[in-house]
Amino acid sequence: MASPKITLYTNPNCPWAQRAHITLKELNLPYEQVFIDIEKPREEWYLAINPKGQVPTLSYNGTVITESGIVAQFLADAHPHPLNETGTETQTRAGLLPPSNSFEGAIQRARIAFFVDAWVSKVYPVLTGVILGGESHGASTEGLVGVIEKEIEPLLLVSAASGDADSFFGDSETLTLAEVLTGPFLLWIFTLLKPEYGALSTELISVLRERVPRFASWASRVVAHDSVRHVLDEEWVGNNLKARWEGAVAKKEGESKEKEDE
Ligand SMILES: N[C@@H](CCC(=O)N[C@@H](CS)C(=O)NCC(=O)O)C(=O)O
Repeated sequence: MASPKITLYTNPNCPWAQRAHITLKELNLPYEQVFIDIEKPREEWYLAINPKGQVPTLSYNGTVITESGIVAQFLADAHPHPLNETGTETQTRAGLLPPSNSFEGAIQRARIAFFVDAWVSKVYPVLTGVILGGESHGASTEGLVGVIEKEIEPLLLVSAASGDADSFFGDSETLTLAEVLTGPFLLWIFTLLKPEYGALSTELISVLRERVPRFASWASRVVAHDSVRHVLDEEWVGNNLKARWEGAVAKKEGESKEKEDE
């Protein structure tokens, strides 16, 4: 198959856009990038391509696809793992999913969709709440570990089926869409708990290992994977999110002092 012509309209520090960058790297697809400044009003030519004005937007041989989850799913479906002669998945070359018209592919899609939905609807709001709400280390550790324990750890049971400590979601030998779609936010967690940023407790990692060992081990593998790690500008993420968290902490302290003075 000739290489498709791919253009990604992106802002490389946007976690949603990073989902597309991770996908393209893992599938080894060459692409052009067009930087979109999201701090400024979007220009007419971009709104003509994506009326919402958001990033990422993918142009694939001229067909435009928006919304990061849909972009990643489309690329994974267009470039699946090949099947071998017995009709089962071979993981000999990069791919994020088995073909969708195989039972294996269909069931993996369903499980991944459930997993990613749990991450985005349950864990992501807690994570952004910690940063934008200026949560204390004690509260954020409890909040994050609690939601991961309830919503995510049980779903990683499937990954542990073969007892292979190196596997990705659903016992995959290689990265799957589950890692692509959660990876940018795992990078946030592993960056923010570093002492130089300090928006999360440095103790978080040991609490995760103790209370959610499958998640702790899986997440460490995901953030260390080349295709995921390459999107991280650690200083940018660390300093930017730290500044937001510190701003929220200062606001909260100001509010409680005002109450005391009343
Ligand atoms: N649901 C969208 C969210 C994308 C998104 O929120 N992108 C942000 C940057 S991180 C953006 O484009 N913000 C500019 C705006 O909304 O005007 C997706 O998954 O693609």
